[in-house]
Amino acid sequence: MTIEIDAAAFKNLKVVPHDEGVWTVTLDRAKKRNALDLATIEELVEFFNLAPRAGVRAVVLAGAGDHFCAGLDLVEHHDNDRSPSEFMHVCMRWHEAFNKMEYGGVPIIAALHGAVVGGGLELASSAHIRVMNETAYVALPEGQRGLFTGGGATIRVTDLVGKARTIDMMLTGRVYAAQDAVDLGFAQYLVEGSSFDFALELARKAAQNLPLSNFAICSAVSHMRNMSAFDAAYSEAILAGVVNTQPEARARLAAFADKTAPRVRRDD
Ligand code: 1HE
Repeated sequence: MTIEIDAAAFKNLKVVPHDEGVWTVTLDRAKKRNALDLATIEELVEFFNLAPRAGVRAVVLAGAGDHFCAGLDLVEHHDNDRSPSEFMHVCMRWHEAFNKMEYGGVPIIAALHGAVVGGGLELASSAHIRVMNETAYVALPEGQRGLFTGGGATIRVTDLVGKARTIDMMLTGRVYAAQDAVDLGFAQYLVEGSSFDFALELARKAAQNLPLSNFAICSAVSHMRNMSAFDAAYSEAILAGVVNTQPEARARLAAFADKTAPRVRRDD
């Protein structure tokens, strides 16, 4: 049975299929600075649940308007006056979405601009590649709002920039502008102009890889971070056994052997 994604079914996300299996997913509540309400989280769960089985080969994740994402919908949170267990379950849905992204095996390139803050930074951290333009900035303002991160910052932001920087950001609300953010490791690319266009280029490039290679890259590296080095090496060997003998790779290997495949060269 073929799984299909019904782009029209999404309301808070603008979901658009492009050619060659590349999709763009844009947070589409610019008036609310793309704040993550429960409905948006459910749509992220839905899309990234289907994507690995629907032939999606790469995704650009972006935000409409002047900001990528303002994090948790603070007004919804305020209005709902949630109990501890209710909010725990909210966070579990965030983790459901973000884990599907990080571990789903489909390359996700986040195109960042403007505010990438709180839960917005947690969302961006769940992507595999982050591209910023000069307007982007990151922060974890939860502490100032009387809150704590609940969407994985303790894990993923710490993974990107280390424990000391994460705690400093949480305690002081420190804001890092794009250049510093890239220098520190929040994002891999800083571009002039449109981070979306550049992210789309990267997505198209990644989509040229065999899906099984991308599945390994976009799930195994994360899984192996959770293992001992001993077990990770074992798992890597098994996975490479599967990926590196896939029939679809034979033509690529043959092209290398008969010298028709491009060589790896410096860009300059
Ligand atoms: C929002 C939100 C939001 C804007 N929830 N509605 N995140 C934060 O603490 C960031 C909070 N937001 C901001 O600091 C600013 O809004 C921005 C820097 C992102 C953008 O500033 P600006 O001047 O362009 O917009 P604005 O005038 O502040 O907001 C425009 C509208 O968006 C306004 O709604 P309106 O109906 O009055 O027009 C705002 O209320 C709305 N808006 N941000 C709800 N976050 C799982 S735990 C995760 C924990 C967290 O993520 S804590 C959140 C951290």
